[in-house]
Amino acid sequence: MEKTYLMVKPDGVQRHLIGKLVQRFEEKGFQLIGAKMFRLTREQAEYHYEEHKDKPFFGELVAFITSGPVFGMVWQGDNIVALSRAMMGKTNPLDAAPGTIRGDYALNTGNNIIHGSDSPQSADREISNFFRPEELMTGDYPVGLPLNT
Ligand code: DAT
Ligand code: MG
Repeated sequence: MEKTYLMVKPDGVQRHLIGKLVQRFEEKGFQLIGAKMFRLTREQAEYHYEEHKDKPFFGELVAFITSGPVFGMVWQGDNIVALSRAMMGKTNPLDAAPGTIRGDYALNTGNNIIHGSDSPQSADREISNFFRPEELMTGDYPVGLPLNT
């Protein structure tokens, strides 16, 4: 099953959007297999955004993503990488369509609420930067079983 790493960035946490964002992905039909609130270390942030290390905004990006707690999640589902990116909307909120997360909640490219992996390979790399294997549910865990059985 395809997995992705989604992360409510510090601005999304500060604006109390965790619940609304989780709800969107649950309602789409994806399965949450791990989640936690934490603050990125500088090392984790530099590794996470390594592809941007030579860009002029890299310092600002690392400062922003380490500025406060994030809500990191691992989700799975068919084609989840492409579908969750579509739900997030374009990186620059000026280009993000209304109805997408960034289109609905973000005003500028730096503070754009949410991160999502851009390929299954990036997802594996990002998940292992933030989660230990034992922190993730494996396979299709049972849902809706009666309690006390
Ligand atoms: P995405 O988050 O949509 O995958 P990205 O990987 O190109 O986008 O960039 C990572 C983050 O870096 C992005 O969410 C916001 C920031 N960023 C990207 N381009 C930027 C720019 N031109 N100026 C400032 N911040 C930028
Ligand atoms: Mg990216």
